[in-house]
Amino acid sequence: MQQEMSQIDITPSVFHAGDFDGDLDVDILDLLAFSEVYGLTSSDPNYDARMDMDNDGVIGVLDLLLFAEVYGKTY
Ligand SMILES: [Ca+2]
Ligand SMILES: [Ca+2]
Repeated sequence: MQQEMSQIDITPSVFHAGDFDGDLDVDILDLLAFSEVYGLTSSDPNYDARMDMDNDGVIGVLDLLLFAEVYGKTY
């Protein structure tokens, strides 16, 4: 019998919007992380879905605007 593992999500159960490095704030380090993937699409191996905040498959200016809205926030 073939056992098929359901896909297990290893990301933390709660992702705080904009806190890409997971240190519970949205600061310059998160912006740097964001800038590294800026412009990538879902077909790119370095694409990070967490940074595609509007889930349209492209990390672009709309995501930057969403990021800007939470910039400076602490969780
Ligand atoms: Ca952070
Ligand atoms: Ca997007």
